[in-house]
Order: sequence, then C-alpha cells, then structure tokens
Amino acid sequence: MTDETETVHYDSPSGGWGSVRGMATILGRERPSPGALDTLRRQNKVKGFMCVSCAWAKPKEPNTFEFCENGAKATLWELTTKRCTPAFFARHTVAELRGWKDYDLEQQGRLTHPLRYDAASDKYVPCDWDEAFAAIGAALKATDPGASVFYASGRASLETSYLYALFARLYGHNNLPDSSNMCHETTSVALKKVTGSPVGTCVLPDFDLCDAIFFFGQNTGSNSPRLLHPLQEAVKRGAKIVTFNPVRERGLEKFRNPQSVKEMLAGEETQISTLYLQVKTGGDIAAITGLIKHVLAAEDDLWAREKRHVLDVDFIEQHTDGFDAVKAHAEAIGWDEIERESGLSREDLKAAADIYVAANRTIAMYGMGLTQHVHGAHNITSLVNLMLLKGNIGRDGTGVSPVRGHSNVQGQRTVGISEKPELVPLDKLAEQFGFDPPREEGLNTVEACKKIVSGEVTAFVGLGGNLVRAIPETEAMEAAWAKLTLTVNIATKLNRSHLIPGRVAYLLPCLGRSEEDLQDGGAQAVTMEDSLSCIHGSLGKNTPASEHLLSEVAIVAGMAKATLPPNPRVPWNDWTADYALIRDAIEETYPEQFHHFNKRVFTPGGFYRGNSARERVWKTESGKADFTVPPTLSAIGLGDREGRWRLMTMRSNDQFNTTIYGYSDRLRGIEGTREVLLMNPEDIAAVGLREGQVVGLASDAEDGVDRQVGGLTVTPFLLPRGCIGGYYPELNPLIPLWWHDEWSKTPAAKGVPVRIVA
Ligand SMILES: Nc1nc2c(c(=O)[nH]1)N[C@H]1C(S)=C(S)[C@@H](COP(=O)(O)OP(=O)(O)OC[C@H]3O[C@@H](n4cnc5c(=O)[nH]c(N)nc54)[C@H](O)[C@@H]3O)O[C@H]1N2
Ligand SMILES: Nc1nc2c(c(=O)[nH]1)N[C@H]1C(S)=C(S)[C@@H](COP(=O)(O)OP(=O)(O)OC[C@H]3O[C@@H](n4cnc5c(=O)[nH]c(N)nc54)[C@H](O)[C@@H]3O)O[C@H]1N2
Ligand SMILES: [Mo]
Repeated sequence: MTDETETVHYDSPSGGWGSVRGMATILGRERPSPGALDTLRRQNKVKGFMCVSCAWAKPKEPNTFEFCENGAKATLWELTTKRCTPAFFARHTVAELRGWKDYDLEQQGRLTHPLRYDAASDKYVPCDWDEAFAAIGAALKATDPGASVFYASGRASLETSYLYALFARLYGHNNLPDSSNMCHETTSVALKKVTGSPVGTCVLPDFDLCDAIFFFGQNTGSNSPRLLHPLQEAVKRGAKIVTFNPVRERGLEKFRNPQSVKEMLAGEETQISTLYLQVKTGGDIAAITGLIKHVLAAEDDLWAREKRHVLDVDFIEQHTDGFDAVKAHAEAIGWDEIERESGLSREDLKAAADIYVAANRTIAMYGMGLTQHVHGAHNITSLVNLMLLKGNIGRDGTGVSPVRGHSNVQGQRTVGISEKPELVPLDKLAEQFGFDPPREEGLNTVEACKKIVSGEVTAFVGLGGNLVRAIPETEAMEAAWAKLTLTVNIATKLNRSHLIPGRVAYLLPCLGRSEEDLQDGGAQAVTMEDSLSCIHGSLGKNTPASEHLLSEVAIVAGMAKATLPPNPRVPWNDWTADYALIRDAIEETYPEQFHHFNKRVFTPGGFYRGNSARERVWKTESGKADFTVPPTLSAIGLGDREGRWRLMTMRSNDQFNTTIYGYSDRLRGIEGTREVLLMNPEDIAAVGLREGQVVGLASDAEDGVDRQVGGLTVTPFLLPRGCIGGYYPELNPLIPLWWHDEWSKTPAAKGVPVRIVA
C-alpha cells in the first residue's frame, strides 16, 4: 500500500473540534427556529425526543448532551426556519425542479401545505386535506389492492407504522416494502435463518463486559457517532477492537469525545481499533474463513499441549448444528485463496484470530459493508460461524450486534410493516379487527420496483423516504414511476421522488418528531425501537413548521377512512385523538413484547422487548444455532476480469441517506464535491489516469444494459487495489435492479461491477 501522504486524508480524530465546527456550520445554514438548542438538550433523554438520525441505543444515564454532530444536524435540519411554500411551487415547474440537485431541493426547507400535482401546468398546487384524502381514497378504491404498494422509510413511529400496516391489510395487500429492504434485510433473513432471531442479540451492558469487539463494514464516526462512546469506554477498560473495512475510517481509528471538556482541551484522544485490517471489498467471507482456520488450529494446538479447549465444545455440542462441515470447509481452503480473496495476509489474520482466541467474551458488529453484497447473507452467516465457535451468542458480554440505520427501522418490522405474512400475527389481527387479512406474500422493494416497471403495480404510497432516489437503476426507475396512476408521498421536505408524479399525485406534509403533536386528546407521545431492541417514548415540543401540517398518524388515518368501509372495531378517529389507544391495540396484538406498553413508554434506557437467541432458544429449522458453509469466498456476485472494478457506494459525513446536508466529508478529507471517484494511487498510475482527471463509470454487469455516470474527479484514496469508491445516491444509476443479495434481495450497493471510461 502507498504512503498515506499521497492520498487525501484528515489527521484529526473523529469527534473533537471538527465535529463542533460541523454543528456550527449547519446552525448557520439552517437558521433553526428559536428553541432548537433546547431541543438538542432534550434529545435522547427520558421524556425528551428521540433522535431522528441513527438507531443506536439511548442509555439509561445519558450524557448532558446525548447527541452527536450528525444527530444535531438531523434535528436542526428538521427545525430549520426555511419554508417550501405554495409560492415556491408556483414559481417552478416539476420538470424544472427535476434538474436540481438533491441538496438544493431539500434546502428549500419544510413543506408547509398539502399539495396536488396539476398536470396541465406541471406544477404542485395547494389543496385542502379533505380533498387530498377523498381523491386518494377514490383512486385506491379504483385500484386492485394487489397493484398498489405502501412503502415506509424507517423513521415513522411504532404507532404510525402499526396503523399503516393495518391499513394495507384491511385494504387487501401485504405489499409493505420498507427501507430495511435496502439496508439490513440481509440481517433479518440471514440472522433469522441461523439463530432464529432477525435482530441483534446484544444489550448495552454487554459492552461493559466484552473483551473484544470484531467490527465489520460500519462507519461509526459518521453514521452512529454515539456508538463511539461505548466503544471508547470498552477500549479504556482494555477491550480490543478489531476492524475490517476497506477504508481507514477516522472514527474507528481515533476518537476525541466532544462532550468531554477535558478531552477537548487536553487534545486527548482514544485509539479505537487495536487492529485495523483493510479487507478487500467483498472479501469478508474469505477473511472470516481465515479467522476460523486459525481458531481451529489454535484449538488443535492447545488440546495437544494442555488438553484444554479454545472452542466452547459444550456449547457447540448442545446448541449448534453443522460444526463438522464448517470445520472441514475451513481446513480444506488454502491460504493462497484466502489471501487473494480477502486481500489480507495470513499473518494479519493470525493477529486478529489471536485476539479472538484470547478473549473470553466477544461481540461482533457490522453495517452495510456486510449486508449490501450479492452474497451478503453469507457474510453474516460466516460471522455467526465465527461467534458460535466460542459460544459468543447468548452469554453476557457477547453477541451479534448489527448497527441499524433509520431510527425506527427495526421497530417498523416489529409492529407489522413486512411483506412477509409469516412474520405477522395475521390470525390475531383477524380476530382483533374482524376481517380476513390477505395471506399471500407481498412485494419487497426490489420486487415492487420490478412490478412498477412491468406495469403490474400502478399505485404507490410512500410514508417518508425518497425511494426513487434510494433504489438502484435510477434511469429505468424514474421512467417507470412516471407511468403510475397514483403517487402519494408523506414527507417533511421536498426530494426527487416527489418530482416524478403519477397521474394523480399528492405531496402531504407532516410533523417532524421534534414538533409538538397536539390532538383532541392533548399532546401526543410516540415510540420507537433502537438497534438493541429497546423501546423509547418520544415527545415533540417545538412549534410545528406550519399550521397546515398533520401528524403521520392523522394522515394515515385520513387516507384509511377515505379508502375503507367503516368498521366499528377500527376506530381511526379515536386512535388519532389519543395515541395511547394505538399502543393498547399494539399490546393486544403483541402481548409478550408490549405488555403494559403505556406504563412503560418512558422507561429510562427504554424497555427491552426480548430476544430468543439471547436466551439460547433457537427458533430455527434445526432447533439449534446453525453453522453454515459459505458457497463462495467472495461476496461479489461476478468474478474479476480485466478492466472490471469493485465499486462501493458510500455515505459522506455530511448526508443522511439521500438528504445531502453539505459537501464536506470531513473525516475522509474530501471537501467541496461529491462527484468523485476514490481510487488507490497505485491503481490510478497503473491504468494511466491522473489525479483530478474527470472520468465516467459504466456498468460492467454483463447484462447488455448501458448504465453510465460521468463527471467524476479521480481522487487518490487509500483503498485496497481493485476497489473503488464513490457516493450514494449519485452513483445509483450504475447498479442493476437485479444486483442484490440472493437471500434477501437487498441491493448490493457495496460491490458493483463497473468499468472506468476516460
Ligand atoms: N449521519 C448519518 N447517519 C446515518 C445515515 C446517514 O446517511 N448519515 N444513514 C443511516 C442508515 S439508513 C444506515 S443503514 C446506516 C448506514 O451506516 P453504515 O453501515 O456505516 O453504512 P455506509 O456509510 O454505507 O458504510 C459502510 C461501511 O462499510 C465499508 N465497506 C464497504 N464495503 C465493504 C466490504 O465489502 N467489507 C467491509 N468489511 N466493509 C465494507 C465502507 O468503507 C464503510 O465504512 O447509518 C444510519 N445513520
Ligand atoms: N447506492 C446505495 N443505495 C442505497 C444505500 C447505499 O448505501 N448505497 N443505502 C440504502 C439504505 S441503507 C437505505 S435505509 C435507503 C434509504 O432510503 P429512504 O429511507 O427512502 O430515504 P431517505 O433519504 O432516508 O429519505 C429522506 C426523505 O425522508 C423525508 N422525511 C424526513 N423526515 C421525515 C419524517 O419524519 N416523516 C416523513 N414522513 N418523512 C420524512 C424527507 O422528505 C426526506 O427527503 O437507501 C438505500 N440506498
Ligand atoms: Mo439504512
């Protein structure tokens, strides 16, 4: 690897003064409403409001400011004083706005009025809520329920999500794709298959007990900065963190706690990773197989010398299935193959394996670097293999802990937003609400997109998010979206998805989570579930951005009433007036997890809804935790060939998904532009490019479809050879819709085959 001085870099730790400056910039730009700073003080506190940024756990004893740079940005983004009013829409046609950048669209500020698309003028015009609900209801009634899709981005509360899923089923479909389908669906499918539980098994106290954390493909410094606190604490106590990531992410190297006056003034920083291994993109199955090989060798060695075990043989015997096959597989694979596929040396993997062997308790964490691959599911089953060897699931201080994305993405699944009917207690819903729920499998995100392309799906409702921008294959998707007969988007700010209206189209503005939600029954709280399966109440206090906004609950109820025949057991009006009644309904549907829901809403640290795998109850086909032989060592779906590069599409430190806050990827030292091609300096030289040259990328997926993105500046960056990087969503046009994890259909956004076109 080349000397770091040749590549762009940022030397300061994550956190630190840079993060304070990051917050100050956004304060200046959003000119947030008065009271915004008080709001930050209430962020992630009991009876406060829960951050709209990431899903990381909210501790029982929060810091004075229990938020991070990016959580503050997300809150201030919501509390901006800028407004995107009917006057704005009167000035601009939708066709004109489609030419704007994502950043400029959202910079117009909060949406203030319900809007109807007027095809004659190609403009959004204000309308009233009753008109919108009546028109949406009429359009849905005229549509075959199976030809409609209700998408959810992972932000809406448990209350809204429960009603939204119920609305879909009363109307007649399970077409409930959500952002998880592009994110941790790989987790939901793979972890469920091998451990019986679709979510992580850790709770916060595990982080106080572990001896090691194996950390794969998650950019904590930008995407879940509050997680740096428990990581820092763990390191200070002597725990070792081993990181596998093609990029040397700053947050996982050094961290200075911006909440600690002492650390800030003294410039003290903590080195987070003991060992940082720059695995090749898609090389994790090989790397983990190498670790397993070393652990098995250590077992043989210790047994031969001292008749003691490295492995937890009792656990393997009692609790697992398939160990022999995984052992045989790892032993049969040669080191040359492991080194080639992982890009890591046998010695480096030995150093990591030694840490794993020495640790009594290990936690495994991961993010999109594992889930967004064609063989993403096998990244995860391989990681579980490693953990099972030493009984590192279902014991205090151990566990598998996927780092979830949106602040309530896990919770939406918990309360019924799922296209998979087998994951929803349909019989219970039938009994509770007196109807016959649809039983056929619904559409996930990729399938929904396919049917929008084929014309089989004609109506789309989006509860938040920016789906057209977030999915792969941008060009074909935008063309297909334009043919829909109905599009409804419930949103806080304008984004590109809103600019591809169907024949009947409504843009419905809603309250943000930090805003006061006043209903007939008084001010309403809502709830969400964090990455560690704890449920928290959240109470908005700020004055809403406009008097014309409705809550998400009220909007879902409004659409449902206009669409469905009346049903006395489904009291939309009462639910809207008092969300505690929705929580009662949730409790009735899910009594085990949500008993005494209303009493427990404001439990400090949230209330834990439990996890069977944590209790070593394995709800799998074998009744045990499964070892799984990976069918391949590469998570990339296509082999290497001359001129083919592995492209990973990433987030910068200055965005929340498709929301672009600005053009500073501070922790990676990339400033002023997002249109970059990040590339190893040796690769740049080897293919005869130069730094600063503007190039394009073309799809190399061997399906004959021409997909290109141009205007990318070649930027030297310390990536493994053969791997290149750039930003999401700008590079989404390069990803084929069919390029996804084979089990879960999560788009494989981290291993996209491309060619460079000069
Ligand atoms: N500020 C902010 N916070 C966010 C978000 C945001 O956009 N901004 N988004 C939210 C959402 S929805 C999500 S899902 C999460 C996403 O958070 P992450 O899971 O961190 O997702 P990415 O930013 O896409 O980064 C993935 C990381 O994986 C690494 N990587 C890429 N390919 C591979 C690989 O093959 N192997 C390994 N080991 N590593 C790889 C990349 O270098 C990068 O560090 O964050 C949530 N929080
Ligand atoms: N190439 C590539 N593609 C990816 C990814 C990747 O790493 N690479 N990551 C994938 C992942 S992990 C995810 S989660 C998806 C994200 O996909 P989505 O969840 O669909 O997209 P977001 O960008 O989070 O949605 C932003 C919009 O949400 C709306 N919004 C914000 N707050 C609220 C609110 O409180 N209520 C409502 N109703 N609306 C609100 C605003 O209008 C804003 O414009 O993208 C996926 N796409
Ligand atoms: Mo996500």
